[in-house]
Amino acid sequence: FERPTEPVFMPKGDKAVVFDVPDEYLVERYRPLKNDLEQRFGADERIPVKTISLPDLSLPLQLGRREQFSLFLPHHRKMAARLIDIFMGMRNLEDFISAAVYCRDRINPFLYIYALSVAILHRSDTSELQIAPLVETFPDKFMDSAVFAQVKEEASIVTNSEQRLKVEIPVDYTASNLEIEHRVAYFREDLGINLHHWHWHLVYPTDVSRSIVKKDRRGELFYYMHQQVLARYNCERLSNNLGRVKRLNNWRDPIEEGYFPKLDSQVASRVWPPRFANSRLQDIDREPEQIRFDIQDLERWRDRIFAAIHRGSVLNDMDESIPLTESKGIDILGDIIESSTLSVNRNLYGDLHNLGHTIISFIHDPENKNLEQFGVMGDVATAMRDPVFYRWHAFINDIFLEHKNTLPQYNVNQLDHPGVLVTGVQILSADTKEPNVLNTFWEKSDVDLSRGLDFAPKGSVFAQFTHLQHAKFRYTIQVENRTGSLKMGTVRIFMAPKFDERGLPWLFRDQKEMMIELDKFVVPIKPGVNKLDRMSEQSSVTIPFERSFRNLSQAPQTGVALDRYMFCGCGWPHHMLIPKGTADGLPCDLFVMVSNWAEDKVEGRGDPVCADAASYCGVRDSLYPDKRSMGYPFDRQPRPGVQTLRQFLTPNMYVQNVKIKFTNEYKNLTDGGTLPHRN
Ligand code: CUO
Repeated sequence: FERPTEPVFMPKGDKAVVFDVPDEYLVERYRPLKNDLEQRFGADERIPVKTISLPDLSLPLQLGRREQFSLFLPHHRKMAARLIDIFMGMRNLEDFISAAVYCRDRINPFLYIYALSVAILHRSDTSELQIAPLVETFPDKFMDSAVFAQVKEEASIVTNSEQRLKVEIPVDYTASNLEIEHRVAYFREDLGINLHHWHWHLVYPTDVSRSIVKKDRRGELFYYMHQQVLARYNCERLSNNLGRVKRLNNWRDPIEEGYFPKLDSQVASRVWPPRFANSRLQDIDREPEQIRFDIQDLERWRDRIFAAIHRGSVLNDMDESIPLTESKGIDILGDIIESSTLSVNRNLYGDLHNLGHTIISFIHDPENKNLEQFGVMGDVATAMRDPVFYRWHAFINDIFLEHKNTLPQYNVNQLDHPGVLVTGVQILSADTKEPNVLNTFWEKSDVDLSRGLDFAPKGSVFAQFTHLQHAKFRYTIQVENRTGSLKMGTVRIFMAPKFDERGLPWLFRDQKEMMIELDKFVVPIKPGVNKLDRMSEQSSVTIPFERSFRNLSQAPQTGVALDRYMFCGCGWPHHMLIPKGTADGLPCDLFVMVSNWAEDKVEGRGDPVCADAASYCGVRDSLYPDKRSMGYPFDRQPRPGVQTLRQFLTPNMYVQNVKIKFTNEYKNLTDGGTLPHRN
């Protein structure tokens, strides 16, 4: 994972480790130099590499070593699938290491790191291995290209890494405030958010072998995770005096939003192309990616999917009708729309969402006339930087909503937990006396770039970036159990702004789409009055900062904790749990529900590992831990007579008025501040 374009014989890491490779593992160019190389590149440790019968790499080798790689391109997906099959097929760890070493100097580094990561995540003998966060391997996908020259200068001149200065990544580097979309750039360009997105797609690949793709409710999770991203983005937009994002649903109109990423690919030695404001989509016909399709193809697939939703069933590739049921329909549609190999009929319903990314990403050079690579929308690690990502996903989400709107509404019995009442909810934030106020501010954090700086002097060198942060807080939830016996409940916490972009109160049907999940957990509820305390850091949607930006040496050193630490890179970054809010305090509805666990629980889950960001990421090697439809109770239209959130409430629900107050200051609270004890 370190220094991805450097050959295997160059030492990696602080302790110089090299692989002792058989002669035929060196690329031809370096074979005659072997003795010289061994003398020049000394090592503290040599790892012997077993000779295996070499795999057939002809397909993955079709991608040039210095080209870009995109999961949205079918041809690239095929190459990745082949390489993952090679890695997964190695009979033991020794063979796997050997195959990985052999491939490293030959395969395109993006493709290689992707395939290697998927294999490590899914092989049983590597489940305890660390996957380096992508920001360390390919930092150039995440930050202003201007920092790299400075970082290399610092690393070359100051040999003692402890004396090296941090290089600051400017806050406003992609646009000025004349571009109104830039107001939410701190969200779109957040390192943790982009890492989360890359990791999500790593855990849920679309096109490798069925055994890897087939995970519990993956299609539904594709819908839900991206729906929540949109809801969160819209909360940020309202915090910044912008309206909700508009669907990209007319593909013949110019796209208003432009985006100039200021990213350079160090591997490809190319800049990422920008998109000018008011560009128009065009039919795609590009030879290098072996791809040809028209806007009309997308339109046909869209129309067929809508027709299927209105009919209530889809046709599989044997022309059999499969109903879109209340519980399974959304999962089937997720795989069709994304699409993944689990799509019941890719001929008929196509590859809508993926090729939408593709057509947008080639808007500047649809026929490869100018030999340009794809823009940021073509890569899962960079796509969320671009305003058009949210417009595209708003369109995709709208298709899912069309289906959700056909489902029966939840009746009171499906919402209530008889005898269990939520009678009070309070939030207390660190360093604030006033209850029910959430505080946000800026924070600066560091990321070590040394693992991603090929052919530069070794040793840590840090870049410092600015991100949103919130003071940590505690929920106190008062629950009354009048049943006389112990009950189990699932506590579901959501939040949404109280008013829309015009300052008017919402109708339920619109506010439900703004509800962001903050936490979900199971608790026993004793007869009588219970006071439940829950800390913000315990959230089931987020992972802590160190896990997004792991530093191996900081990993906890105990068995289970270490395990959990290792493979759990998927999860919303904790520093982005709470939207920015406003200086005056953005009024929000904090919604708390205690549903009946007897109807939520999932049997046969075994001993789940890596479950602490389960809401958006699922659980490794296990079932999704909540039987309800994802987004419950906000995934459906309300029952008749319900117009507002307050009318929607059953006795086991509670809504508290809260405010998100933003202070335009830097604070350095790695732990989010101190919280007083509850009286
Ligand atoms: Cu995550 Cu469009 O699916 O990027």
